Amino acid sequence: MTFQNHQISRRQLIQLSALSGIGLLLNGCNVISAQVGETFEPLNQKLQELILTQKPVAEFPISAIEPKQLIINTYDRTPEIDANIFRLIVDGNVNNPIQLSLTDIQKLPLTSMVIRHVCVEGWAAIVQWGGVRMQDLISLVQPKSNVRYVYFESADGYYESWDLASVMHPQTLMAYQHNGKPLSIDNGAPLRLASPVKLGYKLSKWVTKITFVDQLRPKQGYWEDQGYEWFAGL
Ligand SMILES: Nc1nc2c(c(=O)[nH]1)N[C@H]1C(S)=C(S)[C@@H](COP(=O)(O)O)O[C@H]1N2
Ligand SMILES: [Mo]
Repeated sequence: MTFQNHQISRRQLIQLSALSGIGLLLNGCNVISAQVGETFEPLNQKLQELILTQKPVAEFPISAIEPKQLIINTYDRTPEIDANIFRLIVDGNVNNPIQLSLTDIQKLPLTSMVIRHVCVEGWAAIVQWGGVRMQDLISLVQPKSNVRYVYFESADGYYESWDLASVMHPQTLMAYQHNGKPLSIDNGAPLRLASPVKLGYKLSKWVTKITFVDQLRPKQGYWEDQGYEWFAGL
């Protein structure tokens, strides 16, 4: 994993809020006391503690990537998404709900990792993913302290829910690159989840909406609602 300056700087936030037309910095004078280049407002204490307990999963060298092993696995069909009008909605029990264009997202720090993708159907592939850490999106929206779960909705009707700790993991990404290239549509472009801590069916492709909640809904996930295990950790 690339550890370089992964926290969002104040300058990046200002650029982002200007682009998105959102009042990120207007939350009161206590919010921005940092100097340019320093990190943003700390997360709530529960989330800060979570970060301290999380260890990265060991990664593979670039040479270990298995370019042909990642099988396209879509329950229905690949949706059509116009990348120019695409907006990722991040909402729920948060202080700063946001909508981000792909340009906004690509201004955030890029993290790259080489990990193993494991499908419950009995195949696996070593894959490189590049994208923005969920942790960084989380520091933009500032979840309230009652948040315990996160929902991901996809353009093909797929839906998933995760425990907050796995979402906060330093290698849980909203990915837009795959094996060094822009993510292909079949693999989930413009944005998909990638993480070494969850089975393949948790790793939603074509994510359009991320919602922070305090309770699981009756519908927990496309496969989970048909009997698959909910936590699906690796
Ligand atoms: N939106 C959406 N995401 C999805 C799926 C899907 O059908 N729809 N399939 C899941 C499963 S079971 C796996 S193994 C991976 C496969 O990712 P890939 O098609 O990029 O190999 O996507 C996951 N994410
Ligand atoms: Mo899968």
